[in-house]
Amino acid sequence: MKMTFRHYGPGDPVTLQQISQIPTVRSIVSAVYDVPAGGVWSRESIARIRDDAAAHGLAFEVVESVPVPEDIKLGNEKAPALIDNYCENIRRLGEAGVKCICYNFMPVFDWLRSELKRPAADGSNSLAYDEQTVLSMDPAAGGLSLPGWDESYTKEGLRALLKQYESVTEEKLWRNMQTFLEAVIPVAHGAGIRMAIHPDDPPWGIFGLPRIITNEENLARFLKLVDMPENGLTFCTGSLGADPNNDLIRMIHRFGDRIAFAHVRNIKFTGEKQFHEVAHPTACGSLDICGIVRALHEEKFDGYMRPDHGRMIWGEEGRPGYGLYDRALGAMYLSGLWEAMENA
Ligand code: DNO
Repeated sequence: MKMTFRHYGPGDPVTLQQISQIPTVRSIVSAVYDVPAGGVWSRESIARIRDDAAAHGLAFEVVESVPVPEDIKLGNEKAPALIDNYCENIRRLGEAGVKCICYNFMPVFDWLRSELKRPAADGSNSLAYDEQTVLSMDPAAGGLSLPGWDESYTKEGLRALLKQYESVTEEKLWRNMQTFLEAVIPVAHGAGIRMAIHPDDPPWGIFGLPRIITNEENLARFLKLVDMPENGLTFCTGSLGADPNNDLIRMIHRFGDRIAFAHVRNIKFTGEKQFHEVAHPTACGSLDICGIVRALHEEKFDGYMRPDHGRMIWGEEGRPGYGLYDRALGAMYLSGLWEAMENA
């Protein structure tokens, strides 16, 4: 297991120096942030991330994300050229020493939350999800401000995009996924990179848009589309775990050798399709984090792991879910569990 930590580049209030001070973290997880989805990343930009990390004693082995443009998910006439660009990014990242690329295939919206700062009794705050609140928002009417949200959409642009998805059923999305994987996975194989799809968060369809990376059956189907080790998973416990029907430990044992990247975090359910994010330890939430780490250890997981969203604690202000302190505590907790298991 290789412990990593996400960094959002030069604009991130969390610095590389701070990350380098967290024990056990050996690589950052980052991306080129100034090229729109679909573009090719310059070799210079990629090398800059690697060199800045190296100057702090950190590797740059994981990218999150190379975003998949909507035209690829829609499978329209622009898709083939964009898939070529995607492959070029994989080759360039491989040349720069990257070993794992996290991406998702969620139409339009990335991860969704209804609240960015739900206060807790101890004075901390965290992200929360309440399906009723989310469904009461009209994305096409504007005013939606969500953590994974691409702020560059105009109201008209978004409306037009949602319209294009009206004809995209789940089966069509599966077909477009297959076309993408058949092109990309052999390139990843040649580049020494494992592709790691991120599950949909939350793992069910929303606003009438299809979502397919959601549960055990669909993950099994996904892995068979191109049955190669480079076609791997990001096992995100908070995303998959938001559906209590997902048996995370069983899934780890079933898909063990295909898990390239683990995002480990805890959530607490407060009702149906209602939860908020909590500190990483098992006792703080509804997921058995210790059991999850044990299952990964039993599977001899040798991929990358990162603490996932943290709460805002100790007065920290910053990017929702991605402050320094609580994620650093998470890294320590996860590394501690791992060390104990290694030495048991
Ligand atoms: C949220 C993240 C996601 C993830 C993308 C991967 O915190 O886990 O935004 O990076 O879905 O493409």
